[in-house]
Amino acid sequence: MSAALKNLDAYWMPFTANRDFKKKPRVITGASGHYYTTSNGSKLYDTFSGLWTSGLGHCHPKIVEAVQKQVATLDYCMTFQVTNDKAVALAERVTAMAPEGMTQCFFTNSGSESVDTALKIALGYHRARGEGNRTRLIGRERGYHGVNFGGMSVGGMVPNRKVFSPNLIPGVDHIRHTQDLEHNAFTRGQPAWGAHLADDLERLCALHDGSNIAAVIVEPVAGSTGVLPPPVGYLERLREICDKHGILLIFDEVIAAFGRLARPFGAQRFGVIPDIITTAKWLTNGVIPMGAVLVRDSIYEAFMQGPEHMIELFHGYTYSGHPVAAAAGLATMEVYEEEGTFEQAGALEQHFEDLLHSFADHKHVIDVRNFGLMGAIEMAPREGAPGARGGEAHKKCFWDEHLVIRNGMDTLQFSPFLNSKPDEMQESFETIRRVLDTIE
Ligand code: PXG
Ligand code: PLP
Repeated sequence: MSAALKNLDAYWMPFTANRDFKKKPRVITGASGHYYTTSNGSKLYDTFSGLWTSGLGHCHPKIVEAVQKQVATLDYCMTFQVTNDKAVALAERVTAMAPEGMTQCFFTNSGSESVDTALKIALGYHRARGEGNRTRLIGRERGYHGVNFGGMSVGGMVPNRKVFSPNLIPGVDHIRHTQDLEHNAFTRGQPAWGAHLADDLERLCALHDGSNIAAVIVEPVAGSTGVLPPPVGYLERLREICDKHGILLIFDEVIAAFGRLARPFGAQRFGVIPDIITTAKWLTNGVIPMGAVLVRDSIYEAFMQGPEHMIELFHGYTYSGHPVAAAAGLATMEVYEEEGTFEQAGALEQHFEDLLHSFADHKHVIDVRNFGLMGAIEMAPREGAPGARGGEAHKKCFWDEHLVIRNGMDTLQFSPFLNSKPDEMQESFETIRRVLDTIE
């Protein structure tokens, strides 16, 4: 290991067991295509496309070139009161791919910021229309909407909320999540059971009166919680209830957008169109942090009132529409189109599904779930040590098998490259099977 990597003491790692990690760090120093290089010089296959970020593979030459060129041309300029050409072009490009009527694009730097931005836009929209009483926000159990206060509050990941519970924003309720092993274990794609769970929203409308609810936010396919595809008819039902009560529907597509479901947006795959879509991650293929919030024109129009010299939305980040990030985003969109990436992704779905479901008979496995190129294998927790089995699988893959896999507790999650080679995908699952066979 190089001298610079000897001392990790100052580095507080995000979402990581720091003490355990620092005993034997797993450090990556390079990447190319579908492989990482570690500080020991090993080459590892990446089964997670970064962290749901890098669907085109790492260091794509077109994106690298665009970033190099941009950073030497315009490194930064403010986007409050002036802007840059790349942000303008990316807003146009992304809205052109979006569902009809979603004509507005607001830039952020991450998924968490996209979510908090979307919630603020929803609240501001109702107020601008004279319905300032609509303040209540509805999330879903097991939802992940990032780690900022808004997203954490509408989110439903218990460990992420626990310590901050008294400080979560007020006026938030949650509908139930859709996983039920008794009814939908080992489903391929969308479960047939569970559309009725959307009626939880109708109950909340009855309880609070729908006229007090501003917005509902869900991931069309829940990702972080271990991939929960929506039951057949579920998203349609949510849309119906929102329409009935004048509630905005927000799809958090930080994971579901840009080809993961073989379409530019998950909304298009399901044929259910929300009012606001949040994105990040794949927007720049993970190369530079960036997020975007896509908004229906009618929402934007509602803000466009009052004196023309006045700011309509008091919100924005120093790096909203950063030119280097936007250049990376533009190059990413160009590659998606030139290489037919979303079609490639669609063509891989069946192979991926078959590989995942071949684990159904494994002694540790209690569920397998998939939709698009999102997949999960859930293992039973080891008696008295939840998370240990998943953690061991991850480490064994990394150290002994030259494979990076992602585990959330005992659930292994998969986010293969949109342009994966079928035989490499197969090999990676054969390796994982060998690893699961050897762990207790
Ligand atoms: N919304 C959704 C739906 C996400 O998946 C965020 C918001 C927050 O984005 P940022 O860029 O602020 O992290 C996410 C992030 C996992 C995993 O293992 C998933 C995410 C982050 C970290 C791990 O599934 N998603
Ligand atoms: N904190 C301070 C003191 C600031 O001046 C700013 C931005 O100017 C922020 C936080 C917010 O930073 P950002 O715009 O990068 O989110």
